[in-house]
Amino acid sequence: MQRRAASLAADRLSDAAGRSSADSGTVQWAATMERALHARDQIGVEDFVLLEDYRSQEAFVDNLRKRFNADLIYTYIGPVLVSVNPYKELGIYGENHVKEYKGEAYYELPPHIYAVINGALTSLVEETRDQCILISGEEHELRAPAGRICSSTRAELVAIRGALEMLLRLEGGLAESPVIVCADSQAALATLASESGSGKTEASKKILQYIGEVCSRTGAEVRSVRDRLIQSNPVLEAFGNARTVRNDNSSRFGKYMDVEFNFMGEPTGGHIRNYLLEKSRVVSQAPGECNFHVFHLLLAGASDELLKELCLERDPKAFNYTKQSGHERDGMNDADQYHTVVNSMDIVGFGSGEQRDVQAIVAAILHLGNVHFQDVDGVSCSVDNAETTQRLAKVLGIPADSMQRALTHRTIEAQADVVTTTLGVEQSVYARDALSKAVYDRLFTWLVRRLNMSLASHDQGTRHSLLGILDIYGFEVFKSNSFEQFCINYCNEKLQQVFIELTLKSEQEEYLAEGIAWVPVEYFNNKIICDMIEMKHTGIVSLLDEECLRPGEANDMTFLNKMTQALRSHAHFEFRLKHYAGDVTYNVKTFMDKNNDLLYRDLKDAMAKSSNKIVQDIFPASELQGKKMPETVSTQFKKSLDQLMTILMSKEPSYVRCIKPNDVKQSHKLDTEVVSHQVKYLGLMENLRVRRAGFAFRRPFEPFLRRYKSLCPDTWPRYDGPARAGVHTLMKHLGFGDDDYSMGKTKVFIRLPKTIFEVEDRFQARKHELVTLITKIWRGR
Ligand code: AD9
Ligand code: MG
Repeated sequence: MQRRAASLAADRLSDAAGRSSADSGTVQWAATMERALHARDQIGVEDFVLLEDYRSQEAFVDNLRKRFNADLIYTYIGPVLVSVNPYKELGIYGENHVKEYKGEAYYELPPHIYAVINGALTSLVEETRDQCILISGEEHELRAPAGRICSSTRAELVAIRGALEMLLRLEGGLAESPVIVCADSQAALATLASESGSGKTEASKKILQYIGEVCSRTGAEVRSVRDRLIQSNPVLEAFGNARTVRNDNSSRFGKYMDVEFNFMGEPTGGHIRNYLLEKSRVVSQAPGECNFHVFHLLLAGASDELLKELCLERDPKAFNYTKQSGHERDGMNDADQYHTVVNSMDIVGFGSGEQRDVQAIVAAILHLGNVHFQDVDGVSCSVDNAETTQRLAKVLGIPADSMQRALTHRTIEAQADVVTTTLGVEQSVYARDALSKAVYDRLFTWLVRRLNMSLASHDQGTRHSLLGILDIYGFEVFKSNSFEQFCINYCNEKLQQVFIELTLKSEQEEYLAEGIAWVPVEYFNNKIICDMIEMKHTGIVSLLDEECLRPGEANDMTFLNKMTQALRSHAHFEFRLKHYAGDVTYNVKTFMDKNNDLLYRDLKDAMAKSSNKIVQDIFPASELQGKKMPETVSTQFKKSLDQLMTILMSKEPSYVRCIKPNDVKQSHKLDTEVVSHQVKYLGLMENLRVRRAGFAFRRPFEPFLRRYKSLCPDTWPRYDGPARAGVHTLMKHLGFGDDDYSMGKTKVFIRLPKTIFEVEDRFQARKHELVTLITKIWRGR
């Protein structure tokens, strides 16, 4: 391993040097460990745990920069992988790389996403433990107008928590929660831009690609599962991703995918869960942004016949929902991409009828966006351009007059009475857009369900192990933050809680359980914020739902008042949450509306009449019979997050923390401010501090002794005593000082990875010696 480490280090040194000197070959094989150390100075350390000044954020970012400049985008913090988006192809994801990482212990090769997935798969197969890989990255940048960073420091958070805990003790309940309501909203409002594009989705694709490569030589059945798993991505991305200012292929939904494996580690199926699609994008997009890809792909790529059949024109400017973004798509190869998606749908198993129904729905939404209304008498209106509703009705197979009536009327059932009222122009526009959003959102959910049918494992009898991949939107802060940001940030708050619980906390708890001396590491536990959002009766979600149950009486302001009362703060128009990642000021306007997410029954009625099979499926007639109030958006979301947390908690996690190097999608550019900010809000320094405060490596006594006992004459060749005493003897013999390691109740803890590397090196040398000896004896027989 020494030779290998040396040659690897030399390779990397020559990679770094190769950019200025063409002659890298000579350096390669003359490498020594001194060279490796020299390389370390140039290209940084592979594990932040090895940083001498591990408390300094500057040193952390500097290490990232050294590596980034040498095209080394991956670095570990113990088992956590930090990844910086290179914004260019690096040539490190080929079949040869997959082969190199397959089956290797993660510290034997340079940090890589393949090492993470290989480690997870090994644990999955050998220990039959379910795994999950959590990919995250922050998506915000807090800059106050005057350049002041408007965020809370950890010390502030800790102080707030302390004060709150005192209050709680005094008041005896959670009535006083840490909602900080801005009296002066303008002063607290930062001008913010959402930051995305840190490489989360690319990382999840690399994981699937790795799974695909390692099983490429197995049977036809496995290959077919692999193809379906991989091809589900282009379909999901066409419908769930869009071009934004920050990312040409930004995911506008959260995704959790379980891949099922048999006992041999071959994929046998999969299952996808989707979270909160940003459906408002269907009807409007921010300047410089586009609608979901699929609208543009269909217009650019469909044949003339298909367009005619769907009554569509090729020009995106002809449609209200795409015309805003029509000219923003330079460099997007929409027509080619359309064929890729159709091909993926074929491979995943969508029939031609199904594909045609999906296309008809996409076309119908485009037509719907073009429906205009004309005022009749102030309280009622009519459709202005009847030919558009006719086209819409034709592609969906719904009578045109039903469609027109549904868009301009509203029927309310109150007890035994059924009352129909007319809608004014504004209300009809609202109803029209609500329908577009609902149809698209339900179509997306249908697609996920359909993909899941294709991915379902046929091999139900045998035990499967699962590997989950979570690729979810990061923390979001905009100039104006609404219900969507509230849900997204709530989700991140929960994930942060999982991160805290599974890594930081379990780390400390393990030391305690093992009876190891531990200097407690302070960290901000964000449970208090999660509680405040989800507490029964007094949590924000409950308060919001309560108001949504009082139609006519309640509105956004009554919701805010209620929250203010319950949370005893001084409200104006906004409330501000001190999230783990910084302050966010939310404007309550439209909260109730978005939480209710009402779709008038007249529209559901009209949809249920459609001859399109998918529309029939997503607008079932049974929905109209149910009198029960449907669950609100926040309650549904809370439930699905609870499920997700349960799933994640039951698995062994691996973390990939993604960082965006700059705001301009450029390669070779690492902006210190942008990166430092993410390092801070991803909690990486905290993570490193905990890792270094404790021990980087731990192993139960038995396997540790089994592996290394040949290094000590007192334990080799036979040792019959207790394993703990054996390990102790071994460590003493190897010359490790008391500070280097600690003996727990069942495990040995080694402070620095460097130490275990040295033991491993000695073991490899010893093994080589023994193998040579045995070969000699064997030959001599
Ligand atoms: V968002 O939150 O969904 O808006 P992501 O998912 O974090 O965002 P994404 O993976 O889509 O970002 O990456 C953005 C772009 O960066 C990609 O389209 C690639 O062009 C580029 N990228 C990201 N990771 C890599 C990589 N490992 N190698 C090369 C990369 N390019
Ligand atoms: Mg993404």
